[in-house]
Amino acid sequence: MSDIAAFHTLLQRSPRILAICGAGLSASSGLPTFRGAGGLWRNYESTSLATPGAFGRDPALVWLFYAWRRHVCLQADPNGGHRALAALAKARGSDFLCLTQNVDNLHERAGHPPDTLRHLHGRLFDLKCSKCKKTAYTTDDPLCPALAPASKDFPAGDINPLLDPRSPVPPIPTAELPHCPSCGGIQRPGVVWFGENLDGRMLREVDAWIDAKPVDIVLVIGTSSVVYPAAGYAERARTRNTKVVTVNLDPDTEAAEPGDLVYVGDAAELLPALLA
Ligand code: BJW
Ligand code: ZN
Repeated sequence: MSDIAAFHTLLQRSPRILAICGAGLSASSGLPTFRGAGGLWRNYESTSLATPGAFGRDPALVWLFYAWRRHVCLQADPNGGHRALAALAKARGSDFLCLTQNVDNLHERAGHPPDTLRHLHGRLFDLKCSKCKKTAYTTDDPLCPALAPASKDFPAGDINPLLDPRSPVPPIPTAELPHCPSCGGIQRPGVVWFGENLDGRMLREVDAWIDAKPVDIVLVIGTSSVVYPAAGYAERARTRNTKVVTVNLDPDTEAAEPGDLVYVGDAAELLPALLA
């Protein structure tokens, strides 16, 4: 592992910083990651539910998965990693940009200024109409009566039947799922699923920020770096004169490349030490 003092020296002589965050940043707040041990919901791979095909086939199942994640997120608190990034954002202003793949709202709740934060994969608390595409923000929990099983809490040690693959999925008629108040179309979570385009305007703004002045450091935090275009930002940085700094619990993470500074551990603990 690299020396923390080496990062402090680098930080002092680095005016512009880009951060790319993934699920590992929110892991110690209690939000599951996608791949590896935490990536199963019931017996489904989380990534297999994050597709337009899964929603088309079984919107009730996909809604239960997202309604449960909304509930878990609302119970969770931002951690030291979110707070350290928010403090860096306040200190550096427009010379810092944080691209998060996380759809949770823990950056915002840690006080991260919105102008230096971009949610690449959308936001868990946005509802998007599948028909007219209108988007609405709500933290209602439960989101609607039919999704209430996803918002139940159980005493420690008790199994939540929604999470137990042996329990049947509660049957929910499509008509009882969230619907658009404007056109009546079915609403879906306002997130970006596999095969869907990220917001083009946001990507152009990010490119303009990167191209405006040299970026000195790219911080790659708690991500497996397997999903594009997010993973491409560090790859591009390595071809330029930018130092890539990886923070990950996994010492063998594929997110790190030779030449990077690599910090192995919990982002919630490492980021406050690195960004102090
Ligand atoms: C800790 C820790 C702790 C744990 N502390 N660390 C170019 C090449 C190849 C393929 C493509 C390409 N361009 C596009 C594609 C297709 C596709 C893609 O990338 N596929 C790859 C998987 C091969 N990309 C897309 O489809 C994107 N759309 C697009 O590009 O449109 C144009 C296009 C389409 C088709 C073809 C070509 C072009 C859209 C991607 C949308 C991803 N959506 C999801 C779901 C979002 C909604 C939701 O949250 O439910 O985003 S999938 C999921 O993966 C989620 C995450 O944001 C994303 C990344 O995962 P992340 O955050 O890295 O989590 P994990 O679990 O993978 O890793 C956690 C890490 O943390 C691990 O490393 C741990 O070790 C670590 N960790 N605890 C520090 N405490
Ligand atoms: Zn609509």
